[in-house]
Amino acid sequence: MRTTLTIIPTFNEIENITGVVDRVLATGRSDVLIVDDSSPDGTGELADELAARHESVFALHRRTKDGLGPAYLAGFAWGRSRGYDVLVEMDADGSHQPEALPTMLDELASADIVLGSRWVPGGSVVNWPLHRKVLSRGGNIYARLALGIDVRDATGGYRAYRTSALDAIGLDGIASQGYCFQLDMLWRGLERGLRVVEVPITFIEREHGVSKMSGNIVRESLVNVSAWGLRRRITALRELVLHHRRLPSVRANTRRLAPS
Ligand SMILES: Nc1nc2c(ncn2[C@@H]2O[C@H](COP(=O)(O)OP(=O)(O)OP(=O)(O)O)[C@@H](O)[C@H]2O)c(=O)[nH]1
Ligand SMILES: [Mg+2]
Repeated sequence: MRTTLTIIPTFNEIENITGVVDRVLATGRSDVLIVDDSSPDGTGELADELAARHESVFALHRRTKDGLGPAYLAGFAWGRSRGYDVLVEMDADGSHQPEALPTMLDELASADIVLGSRWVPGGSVVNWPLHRKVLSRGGNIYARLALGIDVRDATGGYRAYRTSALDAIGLDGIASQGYCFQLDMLWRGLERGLRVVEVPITFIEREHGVSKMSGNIVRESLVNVSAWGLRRRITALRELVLHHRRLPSVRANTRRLAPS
């Protein structure tokens, strides 16, 4: 019986993808779908070879590289149409340790979304330069204040979703492309009352290949989070003035796993 699918988006990850796929398979807990956007370095062909070699590995090829968000949405659609109960997001660059997957999946028994979290006690980041740490921590603090959420790592890309959570979130209106996609998904999930758990993870900077992080990706997050935060405050004010009622808090359903 297939229940869990780990979706790994790739763009030019030829040096990384085999090791990560092998490590996911070694957990014995998940199938793998590689979503490649026509990488010029041959990652797509390698994904096909891995799919031919392992019956629980699959490859999905897209014509254009249009960001992490659309790649994941294509992967989610693929997984849902094949009846998987749980869909996992994982980077191909070795930053997300597949060995953490069993703990994350176990936590999903009492949650709708499990976040691999770098910024809770027990979580850590290895080999990141100071400016990346500042950017990630600063972005997370801003998101927390703007959206009124109680999540320490809302931008991370190592996550497990119940398929039912994706149904509740409703993926049709999601247009975010970069790591703002992760914020977008979480924010919608919290607004819909889904239960979110943060599990500490060790995030290790990639050793091979280049990061796709860019100024545009950071800008997209800043603009969207500010707009969502403003919209929430306006809605809250309107409810208070017109109906003398407070909006339900989006903080209530969040918890953090204690470090082991
Ligand atoms: N299919 C697809 N994958 C992408 C795209 N952009 C990034 N990826 C993949 O998404 C994952 C995360 O991308 P990274 O370049 O590591 O970016 P990041 O993790 O946000 O940034 P760093 O922290 O600098 O590594 C990797 O597996 C990339 O290959 C894209 O447009 N399409
Ligand atoms: Mg990365």
